Amino acid sequence: MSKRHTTLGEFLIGRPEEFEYDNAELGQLINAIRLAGKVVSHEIRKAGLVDITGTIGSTNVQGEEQKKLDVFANEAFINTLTNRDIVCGIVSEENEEMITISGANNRNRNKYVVVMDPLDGSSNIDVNITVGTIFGIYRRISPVGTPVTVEDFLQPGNLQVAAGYIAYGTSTMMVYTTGNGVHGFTLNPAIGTYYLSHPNITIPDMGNIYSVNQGGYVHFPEGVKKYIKYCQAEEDDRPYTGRYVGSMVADIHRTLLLGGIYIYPQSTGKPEGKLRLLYECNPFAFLLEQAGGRATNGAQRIMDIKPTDIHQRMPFFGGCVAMVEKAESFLKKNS
Ligand code: P6P
Repeated sequence: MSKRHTTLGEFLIGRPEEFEYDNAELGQLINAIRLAGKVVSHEIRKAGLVDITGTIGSTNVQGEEQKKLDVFANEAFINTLTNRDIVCGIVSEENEEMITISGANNRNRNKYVVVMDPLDGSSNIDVNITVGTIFGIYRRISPVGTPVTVEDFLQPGNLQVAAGYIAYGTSTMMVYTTGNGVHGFTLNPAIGTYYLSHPNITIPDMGNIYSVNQGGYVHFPEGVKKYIKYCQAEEDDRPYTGRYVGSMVADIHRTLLLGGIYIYPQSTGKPEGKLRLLYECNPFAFLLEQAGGRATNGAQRIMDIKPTDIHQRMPFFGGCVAMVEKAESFLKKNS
């Protein structure tokens, strides 16, 4: 008789201590994300068979061409979170303004807000490369019973009550933390159940993979250029291996499991970098730190940064502590 794996539902119920604030609501919220993830996963698995790949001729707030699955995923998560009546507001990469959810009887009684990138890495959809959903969850700071405010979303990442991602890759995996370790669940699409496949994910102390888009090399700060040359040098434990998918969910998932460093630095064309602080940098910073890693903007801990705008961008250095600190030392020496 093969060992029966724990399901996500059982895992959530079985760990009331994780949800210091309110097990029922936060557990329901993670369950709602789980459900929406299944819906999006099913649609993605059809891409190419049905006419849902390609663009719809519109662009999102980032000025990026919107793909049909971008819009589908955004609507799936917004509708699921709204119908479950758990959150009072959402910030999505696909929406310029925050989304206000007034809840049952327009009473604004819900306690949480969600920040999300509903389908990160979507430029990879048409070439069948892993894409993913990224989310972060905060307790609102505005009074319960009043409409959500933008300040509810401009909280530093160290106030996240939960964060995670869903990777739509060779399998669909949901990886999340509530501040009590990082846990990975793999979806069995035949029965629509997520099973605990990666309990207590811990990043290796050291890795040999560096992940950066070297196409931007000439535009990088001197310290980043020097660190890349350090990774390529034939000495000590190097050269490292270069891996870059161009889908942050895939690159960070690999980094969590195998170790390494993922870098999206500032550059002459992107002085704040490209990645968004609220719904890319902070959720991954929470996960990396919970797994024993480190995430900074090259100088400051990502989760200590107070956001000033819901679509603010931020340079990102994340991975094994030793590798991130090494990169930071090159930045400091060459600043
Ligand atoms: P570039 C996807 O658009 C994304 O936000 C991340 O998922 C990914 O790591 C990065 O941008 C890729 O950006 O400039 O290397 O193509």
